[in-house]
Order: sequence, then C-alpha cells, then structure tokens
Amino acid sequence: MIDLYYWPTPNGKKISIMLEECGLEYNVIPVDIGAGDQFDPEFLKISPNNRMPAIVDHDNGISVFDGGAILMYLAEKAGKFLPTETAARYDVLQWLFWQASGFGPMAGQLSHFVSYTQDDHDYALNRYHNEYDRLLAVLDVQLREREFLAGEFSIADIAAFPWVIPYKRFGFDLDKYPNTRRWFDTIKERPAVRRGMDLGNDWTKRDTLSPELQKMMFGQTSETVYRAHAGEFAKKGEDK
Ligand SMILES: N[C@@H](CCC(=O)N[C@@H](CS)C(=O)NCC(=O)O)C(=O)O
Repeated sequence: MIDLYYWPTPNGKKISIMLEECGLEYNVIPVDIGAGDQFDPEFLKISPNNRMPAIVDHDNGISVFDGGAILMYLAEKAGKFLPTETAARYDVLQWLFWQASGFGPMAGQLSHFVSYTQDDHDYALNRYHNEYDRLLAVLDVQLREREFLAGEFSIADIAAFPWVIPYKRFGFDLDKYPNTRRWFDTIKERPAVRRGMDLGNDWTKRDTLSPELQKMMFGQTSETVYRAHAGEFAKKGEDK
C-alpha cells in the first residue's frame, strides 16, 4: 500500500493521476499547505523541501518526494508509462525533466503573479506569461507528429497535463496551439485522469489568502527551513 501526501494542486494531481492510471492501491494523507502541514516534522522527514506531493511505499519502506522522482518510482513499480528500452526511455525522461525544470516552475510562477500578488508586477507577469506561451508552443511543435510527447502515453504527459489545465485563469486560449489542444482534450477524457483530477476537489480550499497565510506561503526563507528542522537538530545536539 502507498501513502500519498497530497493537496489538490497541479503538482499533487500529477501523482493522483499516475496512481489511478497504474491502478495502484493508495491511501491519501492530506497536506493542507494553506494551514502549514508541510512544516510538520514528520512530513519533513519524508519531504525535506517542505513541499507536497510525496509518497511512502509500505511494501518496502521507500519514501520519495518531488513529482518527477515519484512518477519514475511509480512507473518502475507498476511497469507502466516508462519504457525500458534506452532510446524510448530517454525520449520520455527528457520531456519529464522539461516539465520538472521548465514548464512546471514557469507555470507555477505565472500562477503566483496572476493570482497571489496584490501589487503590480508587470515585469514578472510578462516574463512568466511569455515563458508559458513559449512552452505551450514547444509542446505544440512536439505534438505535431506524435499523439503524445514521447509517442506513447507516458509519465511525461502525466507530468505536463496538470499545468495546462489553468490556461484560462492565466489568460490563454488553447486554439493558438492546436496540437496542444488536441493532446489536452484526449488526455482529459481518460477515466483514470478524471478520477485523479477529482481527488480532493471537494476539500475546503481558500480562494483568498489572509496576510498571515500569504507570509507563511510566500515569505519563506532560510530561517523558515532551519526553524522547521530545529527539533531534529536539537535532538542531535546541534545548534541549527
Ligand atoms: N517540484 C515539485 C514542486 C512541488 C510544489 O511546489 N508543491 C507546492 C504545491 S503545488 C507546495 O507543496 N507548496 C507548499 C509551500 O509553498 O509551502 C514537484 O513537482 O513535486
């Protein structure tokens, strides 16, 4: 049985979709990131970056944090969505890392400046808006002659899909990227994707963040990390 540490955001949904697609049994542990659950010392032992998602596989005691690594782990466990043959495997992995290092972080920053800042931040907004636009076109070109990013449906598609979902909130129209739209429409009809997408949508979510929550979410510094891990270090007799 797998424990999934989860909150219903695009990064969380990569993993709920994957677990549903693989038909693996799992138990959901909510990590309410607006309430500070990501700083729970027990959670930090699994996910030292104080971010969800993370998993613990009770079949062997292995824990994994960060979406890309979790997707690889689950793909290897289930024997699905990550080919073993070298060329096909790296075709998938290069797009998985493209999502993890580019599409996800750029979309995440765009989300921040679109939805969570009060002041005008035109430079930042334009920067991330342009990057999201560029990356949707990169997807579009790749999908010109392929149904999915690496040919067959894979963890690369599962990683990228949830970050296309907020395109309307970001002020985009997928008609500009016809292959991306076709790919997006195909994936969203998969029953397992729908189940993964729905997980936690009925949980209490906050539309607006109070100033305290804003500070907790977006004011994190090195101090936050040292404070969160202080208990652990104190036990070992160290000062940080
Ligand atoms: N690279 C990570 C990113 C995970 C991430 O940024 N998670 C966010 C929610 S979408 C989080 O846990 N935020 C908690 C916080 O900001 O304190 C992944 O793909 O898993």
